[in-house]
Amino acid sequence: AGAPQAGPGRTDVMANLFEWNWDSVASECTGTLGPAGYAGVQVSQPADSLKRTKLGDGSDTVLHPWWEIYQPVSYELTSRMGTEAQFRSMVTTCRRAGVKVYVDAVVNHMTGQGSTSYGGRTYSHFEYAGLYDASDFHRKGTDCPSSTGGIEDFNNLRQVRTCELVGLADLRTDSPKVRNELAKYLNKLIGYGVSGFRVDAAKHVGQDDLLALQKKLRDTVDGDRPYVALEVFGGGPGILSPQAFTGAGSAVLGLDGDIQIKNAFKSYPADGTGSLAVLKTFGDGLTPSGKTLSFVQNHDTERNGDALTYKDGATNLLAQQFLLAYGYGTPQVYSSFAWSATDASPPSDPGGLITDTDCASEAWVCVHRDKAVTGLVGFHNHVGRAPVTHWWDNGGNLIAFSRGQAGWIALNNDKSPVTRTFDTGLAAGTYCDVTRGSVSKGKCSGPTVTVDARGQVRVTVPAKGAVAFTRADRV
Ligand code: LAG
Ligand code: CA
Repeated sequence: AGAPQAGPGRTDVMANLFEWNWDSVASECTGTLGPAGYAGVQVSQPADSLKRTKLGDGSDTVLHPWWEIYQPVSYELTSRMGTEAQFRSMVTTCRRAGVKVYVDAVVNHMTGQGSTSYGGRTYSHFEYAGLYDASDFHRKGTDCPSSTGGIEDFNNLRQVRTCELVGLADLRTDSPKVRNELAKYLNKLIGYGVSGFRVDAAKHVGQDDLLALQKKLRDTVDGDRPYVALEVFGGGPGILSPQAFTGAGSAVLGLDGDIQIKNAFKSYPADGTGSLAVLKTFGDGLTPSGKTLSFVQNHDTERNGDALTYKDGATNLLAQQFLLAYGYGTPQVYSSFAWSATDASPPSDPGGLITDTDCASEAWVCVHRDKAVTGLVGFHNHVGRAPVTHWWDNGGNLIAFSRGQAGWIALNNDKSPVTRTFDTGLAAGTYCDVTRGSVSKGKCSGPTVTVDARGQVRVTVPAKGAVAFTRADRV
């Protein structure tokens, strides 16, 4: 399915280090992502963007909100995350660590406000010197049929494709000129070693323009076609639905899936009957597994109420473990900065440049580093495509399953631990529980569990926790 793969012992797990600066991504690739078995990292929109100089109305209190980067002003790579040299060096470092780099690409629009950028450019609406002028944008009346020039009806095909998304200047992606500029930009990134893209606002570009653009892309430095994951929010009818975009890229984002994960993990009525049991057929009714970049949350859905967030603590970690263990989609682990206001800036200097990530500080939440998560990255890589078997649930918040004979997991979303005997389908032996320990030189650094000759294991599954092991974790 074109899912990312890199390095020995890795399959397809991606980390999404949203708004980490390039130097911090590079050291994370070497220090954590590579050693933990992550195959890829998604990094933030790298093109030069809006840098605001003053606050707007009274409710506007953050000068450099995280969303400045979604307002590109050129395809030069000087940004809040660093310089072009730092970007290139990050890609090289990550690739050396066995981690492929995927870039968030904004191709639907240019900035909708401001006149100055992080790269020191000045511009005005519809005029981006040396790149685009007014003739390169869809216009109200001639192209866009809405009275304001903005998308007012997200179910209206012409509005969705040719009107402005939240006031952002809408590129004429149906024109040869715009397609060539976009391809030049993306091919530059591929030339630097980038392996693929998360395409922002893909619904607003449309299938035909997306396919035409991808035809112009070169192969990656590994000789593969770039992996292209399309951002298409659910809810749109017919050709505006995520299902209708599965043929227009390598994959679509699992935006309906993260809603379902939240619903399952948050189903917690006072009578205690809340229910992970519904996840037995997770993926049914969603886009096909091989065509989906799946996740528990991303930068939009952690803010808009659709998804679990880091604020859900142990419940969030448990959901990450489920996604990695179950095997729906190409799984991605989101890791970013802490926030209280939805517009908050990432930790930055006074000029808006994002400062180095410090996972020990409360300003960042390094979900991808948690032992509960890295243990399951190894689990995911080991079990590969083995089918889900030995499913068991109590009709409520305790579930267990194996992945063929390669691995077994139990997950408990209740507030008290549960002890019982499970069928695992694995060979008799003593195994290291990878949610709390790892095997080194034949010894487990955490608790072990014992599978008997009948393949049964008696374990205590912690409150809001899991027990997991693979064939490779025998001690
Ligand atoms: C996306 N996917 O389709 C991104 O995932 C999402 O985070 C982006 O919105 C959006 N599309 C455009 O790339 C974010 C914020 C918006 C913000 C926008 C542009 O969620 O709130 O809009 O980025 O920076 C902001 C203001 C708007 C204003 C607009 C244009 O919030 O009020 O109209 O800028 O000036
Ligand atoms: Ca558009």
